[in-house]
Amino acid sequence: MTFHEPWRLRAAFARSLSDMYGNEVPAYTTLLEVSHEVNADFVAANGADAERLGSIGRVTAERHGAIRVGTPTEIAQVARIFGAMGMHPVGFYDLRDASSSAVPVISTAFRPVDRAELARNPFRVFTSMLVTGDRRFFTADLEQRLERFLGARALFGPELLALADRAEADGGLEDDDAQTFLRLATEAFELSREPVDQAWYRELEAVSAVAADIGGVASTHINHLTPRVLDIDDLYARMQARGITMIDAIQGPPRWEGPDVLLRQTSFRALAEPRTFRTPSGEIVEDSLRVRFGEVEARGIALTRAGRAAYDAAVVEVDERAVGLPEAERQAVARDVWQKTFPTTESALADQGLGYFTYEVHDGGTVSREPVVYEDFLPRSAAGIFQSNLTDEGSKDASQEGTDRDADWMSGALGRDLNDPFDLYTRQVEDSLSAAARTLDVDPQTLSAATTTPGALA
Ligand code: OOG
Ligand code: NI
Repeated sequence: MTFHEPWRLRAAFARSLSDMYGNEVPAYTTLLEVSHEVNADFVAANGADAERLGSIGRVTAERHGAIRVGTPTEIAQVARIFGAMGMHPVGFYDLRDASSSAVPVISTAFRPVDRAELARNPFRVFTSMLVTGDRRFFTADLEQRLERFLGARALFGPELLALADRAEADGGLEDDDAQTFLRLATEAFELSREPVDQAWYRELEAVSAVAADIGGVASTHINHLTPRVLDIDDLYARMQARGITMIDAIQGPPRWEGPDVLLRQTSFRALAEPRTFRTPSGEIVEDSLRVRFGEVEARGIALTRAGRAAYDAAVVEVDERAVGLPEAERQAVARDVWQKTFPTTESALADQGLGYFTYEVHDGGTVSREPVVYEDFLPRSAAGIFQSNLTDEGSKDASQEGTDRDADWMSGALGRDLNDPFDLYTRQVEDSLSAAARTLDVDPQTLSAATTTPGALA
């Protein structure tokens, strides 16, 4: 009998979710096809350089998913299921303020945290939960009814949760249990065919389409799955050429001549999918909902706290200077701001302490610095992705106080430590430095001072 360690469960789950989503959302299959074409062409054109931020094997298999749940109880269960697959909560995102539309959620991402685990399979899931007590969105009366509805549903069955706990405790599952676990976990994220309570769904939708998607139905579903591409501008153009409507912009940094940092993302618009509804008089009617879409991303170099502060300031400056401009001109403004903010070479990014780089020893005792890939998300881009797929802005009463939520609160809800992304990247760099120093039998300090040529095998 094979024993399935967490990373095997994670890799198998990513595949099974992708197969399921491809069956349910055919446009996702098109997105995968086009992503493969873009990546193959990029590797053919750029050779070894194309794999600087990840082997083509990893990039081709790489996905992130997004799910949305309603309560602390539900997100704690999600944490157990992903914990079984070696995916741990990283980062806290508050999308309530990052968006002008009504997006009443806070989020974290479940992902592998160790370098070796990321290399085995980097699957990650952006997970959002409703803040039902936030008066900018929900009245006390609606909050109560929402809580009652959410409290009465069970997104994950006892067998799935028990297998998850066992996998986490034992460091994996035997073959039969692994297959059952994977089947139940995949089913939990399928779109339910149960009729939707029309009045309830529409009432929530008037407040927030996201709230309706989460709390208007008795189950959850995978909301999108995102492949990774090496050239997102090329992908965007090719999808449009195939007649697929894309959202207006690529979120995140602009295309420019310097190193890619953080994350660039775009998506095709949520498609109208047929759903059945139960009307207030009990009649079952056919209608449609636009809740699932397809997203794609290009990953760049992880930024240090200083680099991230520069990024955040650049985003604000672009916003201010590009008010009212069409997308092409906004891109030109963004490039201009980028040229002032970031150096055009990886070595300068490293020397100025803006990006994370590990220390790698090569044959002959030379050392190079290699970029660390950004493994996380961006609140502003996430809000942009949410927002461009909403059918309706919803309503937000800005005169009300928001409910305080932060990383500590999220950690408490999860019943687990919440990892800080900056700490994880810093640890990765420090580990590489001490390993390199050990190999060469030198002092880590001298090594970090002497190594100034990222990528170069000097
Ligand atoms: C999540 C949107 C955010 C990303 O990649 O930034 C996201 C959602 O739509 O539930 O997935
Ligand atoms: Ni996403």
